[in-house]
Amino acid sequence: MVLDTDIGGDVDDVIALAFCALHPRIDLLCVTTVNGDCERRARLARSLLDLLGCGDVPVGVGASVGLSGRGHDTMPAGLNHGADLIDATKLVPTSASTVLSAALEQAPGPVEVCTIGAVTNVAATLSARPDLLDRVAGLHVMGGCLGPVSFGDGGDPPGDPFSETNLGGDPLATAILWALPLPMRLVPLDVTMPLAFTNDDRATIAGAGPVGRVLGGLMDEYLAVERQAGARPAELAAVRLHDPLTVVGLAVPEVETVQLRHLAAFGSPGKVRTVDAAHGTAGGRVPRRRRSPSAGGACRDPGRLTYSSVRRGASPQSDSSR
Ligand SMILES: [Ca+2]
Repeated sequence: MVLDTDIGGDVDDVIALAFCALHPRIDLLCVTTVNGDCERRARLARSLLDLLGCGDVPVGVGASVGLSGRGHDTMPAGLNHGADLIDATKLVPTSASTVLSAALEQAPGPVEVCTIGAVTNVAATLSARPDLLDRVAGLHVMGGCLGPVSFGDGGDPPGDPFSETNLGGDPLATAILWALPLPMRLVPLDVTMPLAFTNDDRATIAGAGPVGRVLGGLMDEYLAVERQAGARPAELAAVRLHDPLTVVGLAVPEVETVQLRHLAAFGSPGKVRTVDAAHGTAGGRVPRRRRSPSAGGACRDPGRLTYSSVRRGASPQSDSSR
């Protein structure tokens, strides 16, 4: 698989990267970065991969802005997380499209492409190189929101309960990705939001040797900034597992995949809203008009799109600790 990430913001990218690097059923071919200061993000990825024994996995520096030239929704919190690791890393910058193209060309078989940030790099590379499409086994996208977001504990996040940063950060790239003739597994925000590490989970990781100490330190750093920022009540600050759930689904069959009949992404100048076009959203806020792909929206064919869910009856905490 290949992993495209906005690592350096939310610490869940770090956890997802570590899972991909360490899981015996995953062969990580390259990592590319997206959104804002991508070289800094790439240096953090490089440093962590070296720490995880993946010094031979190449890292590419990707798009700092969306395909329209508009900046991605910023993920500034924690871009300084891991500053010691970042400062200690030497990285020869190589473009994300070069690294991603080479990984697809050289792999012995079709490759799973996983995005856990804005989808700019993957959309740009695959639309520019249609000859690479048959090298892609499938797309795995952390993004979108099919229903109102819930923390799963009675608390609701502030703002639009349907908004989601990864797809909304680059509506044009989202529309291009949606139009590609590839299977896609979507891992939407409303599925991932209830999943968080418990204090015990984090303590277990932090106690797992030198790598665990680094991961534990990054999680502590992230939580300290979250609580200090006061963007939400302190008790709701948590290491939520949006990105890890996306990559876990590649390796762990216990993460169910549920078939959707349709899904559409509707773009507007800064926003993308994902809806189940056949059934509407849980909140009933289905846009009245379907946009054409060129206008920033696209609808995928039935039967090709799936999204991840967690098993009914399993508590978020027990799922997250597996
Ligand atoms: Ca991310």
